[in-house]
Formats: sequence, C-alpha cells, structure tokens
Amino acid sequence: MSFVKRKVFLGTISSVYEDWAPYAVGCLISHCLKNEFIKKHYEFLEPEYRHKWDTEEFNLKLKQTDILGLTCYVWNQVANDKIAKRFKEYNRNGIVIFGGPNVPEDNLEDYKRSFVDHYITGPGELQFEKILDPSANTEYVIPTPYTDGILDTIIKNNVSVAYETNRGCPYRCAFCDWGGVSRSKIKKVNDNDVYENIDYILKHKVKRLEILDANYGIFERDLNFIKHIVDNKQRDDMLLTFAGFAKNGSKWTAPIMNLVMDNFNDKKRNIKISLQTFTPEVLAAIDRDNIKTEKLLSILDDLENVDINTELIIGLPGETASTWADTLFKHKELNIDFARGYPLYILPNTPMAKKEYQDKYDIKTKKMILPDGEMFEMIYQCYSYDLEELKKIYLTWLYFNTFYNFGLDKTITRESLDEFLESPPSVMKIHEVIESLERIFKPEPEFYLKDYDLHYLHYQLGRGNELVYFKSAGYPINNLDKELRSPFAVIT
Ligand code: B12
Ligand code: SF4
Repeated sequence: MSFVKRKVFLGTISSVYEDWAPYAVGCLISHCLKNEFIKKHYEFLEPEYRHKWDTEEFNLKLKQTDILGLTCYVWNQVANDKIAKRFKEYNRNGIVIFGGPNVPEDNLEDYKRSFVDHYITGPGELQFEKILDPSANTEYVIPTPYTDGILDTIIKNNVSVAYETNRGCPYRCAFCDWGGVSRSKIKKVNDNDVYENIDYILKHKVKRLEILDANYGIFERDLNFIKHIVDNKQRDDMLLTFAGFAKNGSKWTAPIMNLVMDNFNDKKRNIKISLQTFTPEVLAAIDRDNIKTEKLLSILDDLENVDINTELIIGLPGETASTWADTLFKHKELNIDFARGYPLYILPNTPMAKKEYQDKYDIKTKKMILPDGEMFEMIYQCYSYDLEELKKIYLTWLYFNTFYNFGLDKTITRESLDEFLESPPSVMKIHEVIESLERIFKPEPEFYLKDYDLHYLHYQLGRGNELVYFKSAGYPINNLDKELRSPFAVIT
C-alpha cells in the first residue's frame, strides 16, 4: 500500500545581524532520521534559517507543510509567531511545535499561544521524536547534523556555523538558562564524531565556526580539537569563536587561547574571560561564587602576547555604581586592555526569572519592546540600586568604555571618574544619555524602544557619538575594529 509521507518543516531563524546554519533543528532532523518509522512516514523539508524568511519559496513550503517546528530564542519569538500564524491560515489542521530556550518551563500558561499545539523545553531530540513516533524509545545521543548531510545545501550559503563538542553546564548562574535542570549535566559527543564534523565544516570553507560548549577547554581533548582545526583549516580569514571557556582553572584553556590567537584572525577579540563582575556580593547573588575569580584570572599567567578581553554584565543584582567602578578599574590593575559590557536581560528558564529569586532581591522588571515587536525583560530596580544609582552605573560604563576601552586615556582613575560624573565634557552631550536612561529605566511595566533609546540600549550602549568627536579632534583611538559602529556616524 502506498501512502503520502507527512511533511515536516523546521526552522531556527537567525538574528538580524548574521545568518547561521540552523544547527538546533538540524539536530532534531539528524536524530529523527535514525528512527525507521519516522524515516518511512515523514519527509523533512530543508529547514529555514534566514532572518529574511518571508520569501515566495518559504511560503510555498509552508503551504505544503503538515508539521511546523520552530526554535524560539529571544531574538526570533515575534518572527516565529508570525510564521506559525501564517501556517495555520494555510493549513488549519497543521501542527505547530515550539521548542528552544525561549519556551518557559515555568508559567507556560502565560506563554501559550492559540496557534501552537506543542511546547517543548530543554534538549528536544527525544521529545520531538516522541511526537512523530509515540512508540519511540531511543537513547539520547548528541546528533551529527553536518556529517549526516542535513545542512549540505545551507552550508554553501556563506552562513556562520555552530557546533558543540559537548552539551550542558554544571554551573547554575542565575542569569543563564543553562542553569536550568535539564541542561546541567555535561554530555560529550564522541571523539570520532567531533573530528568528522570538524572536517566536514572545514571542508566547506565556512567564514565562522562557533564552538557552543559552555566550558570549552574543560577536557584535554578540547586542545586536540583546536590543533586539528589549525592543521586543517582551509581559509586564512576564518573566524573561530567560542560560546564559553572553562571556568575553574583548566590547564588546557591557556594553550587553546594561545593557539587560537596565533592562528586565527581575531580582530573582534573573541578570546575572552567571562567574568561578569569582580564584586563578591554580586557573585553570591548570581550563584557564581563557586566559580573562583582567581582561577579564572590564572589563565592570564599562561598567555603569550594574547590581548584578552573580559565579558561583564551591567546592572547585576547587588551591584552599585561604586562596586561596578571597582570592577572596571580592576582591569587597569590587571593589565587587561578591554572589557566588553552587556546589559542584563532576564531570560526565561533562568533562576533569575523565578518569583522567589525576584522577591529575595527585591527585583522589579520591565519589558523592553523593539520596533519589530521582539521583547526582552530588564531590571529597573533591585535591593542595591534605584533609578538614580542605575543611571550612575551606566554612566560609569560610558566613561570607562570611551576612555579606557578605546584607549583615549588609559590613565583614568576613580577620581577622574568622579570629576567626569560631576562635570562631563559638554561635547559628550551627557544630558542626552541621562534623559535616555531615565526613559529606558523609568519604573513602568513596558517600554517601546525607538530612536535614540533604541540605539543607545540595543545597539551601542551609549558609545560612538563621543568617539566621533574625539577622533575628529585628532585623539588617538585604539580598538576601533572591535565593536564600534556609531548610531550617528560611521567611524573609519
Ligand atoms: C550561537 C548563539 C548565538 C548566536 C546567534 C545564533 C543565531 N541562530 O542567530 C549569536 C552569537 C549572534 C548570539 C547572540 C545572542 N544570544 Co545567543 N546563543 C548562542 C548559543 C551559544 C548557541 C545556540 C545553539 O545553537 N545551541 C545548540 C542547540 C542544539 O541548542 P538549543 O538551541 O537549545 O536547541 C535545543 C533545544 O532548545 C531544543 N529545540 C530547539 N529548537 C527546537 C525546535 C523544536 C520544534 C523542538 C521540539 C525543540 C527545539 O532542541 C535542541 C536540541 O536539543 C546559545 C547557548 C547554547 N549553547 O545553546 C546562546 C543563547 C541562545 N543566546 C542567548 C542570548 C541571550 C543571546 C543574546 C541576547 C546575548 C546578548 N545579551 O547580547 C544575543 C542576541 C542576539 C540578538 N540581539 O539578536 C540565550 C538565549 C536565551 C533565550 N531565551 O532565547 C542563550 C541560550 C545563551 C544563554 N545561556 O542564556 N547567540
Ligand atoms: S553563564 Fe556559563 S558557566 Fe554559568 S550556567 Fe551559563 S553556561 Fe554555565
């Protein structure tokens, strides 16, 4: 008897900045195609990944689809909602499945949508397989979508490529969704599969390979993988980036960083120490006091001429303008040349998103809504700061970022910071930044970001404008290639 296979269309839609091969749904397809029942009864259409997804070809595929599955992240939730609604218009009886980190484990009722049939949280391979084949009873092995050929066409489209040699993280930092129970155990991909997948990726001459492991360098084999990449890479300008390095002083981390810096174009300084803050009280509040700062910094001793940068989070609970300035000025003491600061978001499935956590630290949050409707949640007040203090925290960042990070004046001190806060140079138009911060963090449930506020918070965190001036006035500026694009002018 012949029958028509049901068509499954999956998508991991990229962020607006860069198109990435749809690794997450590639994993689901790779896993499911090992199931004979599924192979026989379902056909997987080529997955979608482009942030400009709304094409004629895409709509044609959507019209043929029986089951639609989408990866939800903070950056693509609105796009996914639009796609799913459109699909239901085309096919009222079609099935929609939402998975990915933006689907909440708690408070699912608040998130539920009338046009979604199934919600999956945590690693999706087994759960998705069960939807397609309820009798499935498979073991969970991290899939190999690249060598299985699932992304064969897409990888040729100049996309960035993500790959994991292990999955999970043993830590539970309060701001991170890996702190969720389902992801806390580290599960390794076997050595052979890693080598084969790396070879496949390199053979396709990708422009960027990002290794997704949360603690790269934790195992000795991690160094061998990098040696293999160095020996076999096919293009000199390939970028090798990392989601996170080992936190508690692995002896493999420094040799890995040295190798990467010696062999890869790294203008954007992807070799980083994810510090978040130096403030002990904050580290305790974010459940990161089990990651020892000294151990993290011990990597510095073994690095050869590596210009390292740190990653920090602005506005963690427990921080004040003064502790934040301590963290920033410590960079000078330690001879770290550049710090990358990110505003704190409250993400679903993180300990920080839970009511008990927010009650404990007296946290008040608001939703920041982007012009395209995408939304992220931020703290405007907690036990250690109110609006006035938070403004000071961001202004301290602006000062440090402008003068220290970009090399305008590496001699800045706490005293010069005080002078700056007292009477900022008029050319920097600080009043604009202050007014913007007041709008952004005003105590209210939500805020629609647009114009200056959008650029300030979402794209540039206040940097850019002042640098245009300083550059045109002939001051030397370093690190311009790192991440500087002014919202108001292009600095060349
Ligand atoms: C690569 C990456 C990026 C890339 C973008 C990738 C892209 N496609 O565009 C870059 C570097 C640009 C990026 C940027 C950011 N990122 Co990022 N990023 C990642 C990273 C490291 C890997 C994602 C990945 O491929 N994982 C591997 C796959 C296999 O895991 P997965 O996505 O969870 O998929 C599994 C399950 O979720 C589930 N599943 C997934 N999809 C589906 C679909 C269906 C139908 C089903 C059933 C199941 C299912 O099954 C999959 C297999 O088990 C993750 C951390 C991580 N290691 O996951 C963070 C992560 C996704 N990023 C995150 C964040 C917050 C950001 C930023 C906002 C950071 C910042 N503060 O600036 C920016 C946002 C960019 C923007 N403004 O647009 C958060 C997202 C949280 C959330 N709720 O969405 C994560 C989880 C990091 C974290 N620990 O908090 N990121
Ligand atoms: S921030 Fe890094 S170390 Fe902490 S839970 Fe997330 S992935 Fe793990």
